[in-house]
Amino acid sequence: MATKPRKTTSAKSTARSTVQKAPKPEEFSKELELSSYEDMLLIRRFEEKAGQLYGMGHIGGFCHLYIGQEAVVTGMQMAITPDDQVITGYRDHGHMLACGMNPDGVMAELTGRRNGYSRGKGGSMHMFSKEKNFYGGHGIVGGQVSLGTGLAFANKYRDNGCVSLAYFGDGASNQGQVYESFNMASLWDLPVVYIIENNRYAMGTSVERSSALTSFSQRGASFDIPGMHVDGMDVRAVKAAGDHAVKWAKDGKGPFILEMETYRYRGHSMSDPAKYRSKDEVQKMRAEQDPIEQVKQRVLDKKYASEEELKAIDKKIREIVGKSAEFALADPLPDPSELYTDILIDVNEEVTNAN
Ligand SMILES: Cc1ncc(C[n+]2csc(CCOP(=O)(O)OP(=O)(O)O)c2C)c(N)n1
Ligand SMILES: [Mg+2]
Repeated sequence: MATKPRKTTSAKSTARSTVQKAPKPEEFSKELELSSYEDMLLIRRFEEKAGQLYGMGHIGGFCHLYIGQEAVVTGMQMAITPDDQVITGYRDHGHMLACGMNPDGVMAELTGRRNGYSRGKGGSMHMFSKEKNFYGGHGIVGGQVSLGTGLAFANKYRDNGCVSLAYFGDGASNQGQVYESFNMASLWDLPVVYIIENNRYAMGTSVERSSALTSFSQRGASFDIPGMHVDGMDVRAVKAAGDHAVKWAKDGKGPFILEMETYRYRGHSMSDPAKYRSKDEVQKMRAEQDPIEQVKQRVLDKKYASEEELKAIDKKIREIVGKSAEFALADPLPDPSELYTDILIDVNEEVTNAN
């Protein structure tokens, strides 16, 4: 692979690393408003159900809910094609659903059942779907950034025109491997979009307490990677920025950073009472910026659907989610013999399949 000519080190070198202004979001058509409403609602209701099942003891281990951040993954998904890849951390159920993974299989995995995506052996943080190009599901903070960069390297090597989306948090943005990945991605012009989901907290630590530079869109400056600051609570703004960044990467211009300003309503995980922030702060975000309420309000204002029609969508989504919980709870636990499977792979077979 040819690398681009290196720029000079003088202060006058023309870096492309400036923060770009987010494009003005276009109005959504009726179809897009309604489909984004439905997609975000599926994530919200699914996560609410997962929270309930956790409380009832049906889900063990860690469980990080995505409630509040739905517009990010929903808008980005609109900007890619099914051949493009998605990879994220442990707050991942929303990403799976957005990629089109089956809610039954995701819920079965959360509850550790046999028909879960990882046959009940992975749980909340470790699910994958080759078919849907979803590459996990990673518990090591920032680990997915290097892997997502590797996916982009493979795309470039195979010259297949695909882009990989690597999602990570504000906390992960301070990890060393993130910057090693940035350097390689820029050096080789890899087609990757780094999406920083800035939900203002890393566990109990606010960005102000943890980050020397809280403007995450500028984090690519040392590596000549442009960035953009985006309203991650507005699905239209996310899609517009996503379209721009994905085109940038697919046009061969290299990586792009999107800082999505968003918010998580629940605690970091199910065991977090969230004492590091006030109830008023959460309430204010819910009341003023909720991504689903924003779409709902526009749909009603533009008369794209009535209250009754929106209620019918909610009912349909609740049924899908209810069915996924029934499916999961009726599904048997993995057979004990599964303890000895999926531990080692036949490398030769994998290499042959990949070719
Ligand atoms: C390498 C590593 N260090 C620390 C942890 C513990 N840990 C899990 S989540 C987390 C916070 C990450 O926050 P952020 O990247 O902002 O993502 P968010 O949870 O807000 O989505 C930490 C420190 C870990 N899993 N991996
Ligand atoms: Mg965070």
